[in-house]
Amino acid sequence: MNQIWNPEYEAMSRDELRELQFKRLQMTLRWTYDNVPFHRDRWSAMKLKPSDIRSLDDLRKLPFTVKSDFKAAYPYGLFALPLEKIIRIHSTSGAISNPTVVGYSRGDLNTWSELCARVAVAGGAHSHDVAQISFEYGLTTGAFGMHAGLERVGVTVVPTSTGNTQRQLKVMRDFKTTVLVGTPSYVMHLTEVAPRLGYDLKALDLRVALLGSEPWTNQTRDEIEKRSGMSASDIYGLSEVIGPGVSYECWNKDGLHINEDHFLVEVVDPETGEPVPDGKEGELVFTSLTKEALPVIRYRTGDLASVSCRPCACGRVFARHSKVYKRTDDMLIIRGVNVYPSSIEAVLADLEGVDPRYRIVVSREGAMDQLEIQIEVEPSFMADTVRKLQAFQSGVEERMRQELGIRPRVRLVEPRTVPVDELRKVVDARDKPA
Ligand code: DLL
Repeated sequence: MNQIWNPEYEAMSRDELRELQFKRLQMTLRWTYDNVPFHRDRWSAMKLKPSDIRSLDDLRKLPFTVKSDFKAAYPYGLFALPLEKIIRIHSTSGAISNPTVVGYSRGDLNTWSELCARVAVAGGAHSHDVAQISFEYGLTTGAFGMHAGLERVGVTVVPTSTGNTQRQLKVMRDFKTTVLVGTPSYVMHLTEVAPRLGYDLKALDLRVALLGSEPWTNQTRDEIEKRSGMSASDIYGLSEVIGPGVSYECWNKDGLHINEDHFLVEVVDPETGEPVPDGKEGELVFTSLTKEALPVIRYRTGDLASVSCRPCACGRVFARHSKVYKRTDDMLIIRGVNVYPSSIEAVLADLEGVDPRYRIVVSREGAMDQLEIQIEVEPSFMADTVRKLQAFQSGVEERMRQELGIRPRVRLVEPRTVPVDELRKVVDARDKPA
């Protein structure tokens, strides 16, 4: 069923959209100037006031916001509302370093569920569906965002959360799941193990997969669709901007429509910060147009993609960005979890008696990404009892889990095992999209 959740906005004319964007931008800039000293101080230092932004293009006069601004403002420094008006907090992982913390007012949660409803319907979900959400229900945004959006559509939501593949499959069969929501790597993994566990996915009721939170290729999509009979769509977003609900594929699966009535997109050269020509790849930069608790102004995502306003056969006017495969920084995404090599370094630096000679090896086993940290230790250390070594290894793994949000494998290796040019570096052995 090819439907549009909110045609009044998703299919409005581009002229009307431009007008709405500018009106909302002016409101957002005034709101931010009045309520977030961080932005007000920076704009004032440049002798700029919201009234100096007289067109959408003028936005370029304002400075970018970057991830480290969130870290420096930890936890609530970028909020435009007092805590009593904030009714939800989400956060990235981080136990030693400061995570990125985001907050939502009641109005923001309403907006968020509206945007995720658009995502769900564009992917093919409707009110008769049963949706199984295998994103983690925790501090991160994926599960709660899609949960609210699907409920708004009237879908029956089954919050299975992550892991426990055997139970996921049982629920899928017995509860008659028709929509599966999760990371592409986990869903790919499910398609691989299902036959071994006695399940034929094609014989179940599955119809639609809404997948995101990490890069994935069209090849993976084809494979998932072939093995499960589902139609799989890409969903994109990031916590700072709102979570899932920033952009989404329609049934054409030819780029992700950006919810432009709520987010203004720019594509800039990552080196110079200058806009790139239309249709050329650059870094996606978003400005929120309706957020109350945490307005973001020219937020540099670190994600590389191109944007096009070419009309889409689905009838939506929103511009589309290409699938996101690459980033401007060294952030790794392992099974949907964002991992910075600097966080791994911070955990190791915190450990007594460990010479931080290590390398980070990322590989793919079956459909699942594996993160291994190989740490060089002295031979005297290796001479310890197996039990002691194992206790040390699992201690480090646990510290890593607390910091990173996923548990890597820690392997202790002899001195000079790690090639000098790979010391403290990431060796990423995963396939790259062509
Ligand atoms: O991953 C929000 C989300 C949840 C989106 C569920 C979609 C589905 P963060 O944890 O803040 O938020 O991570 C955001 O993940 O900047 C991208 O680098 C990457 N990312 C998210 N979705 C996609 C996607 C959520 N569909 C970071 N394709 C972003 C490629 C993605 N990368």
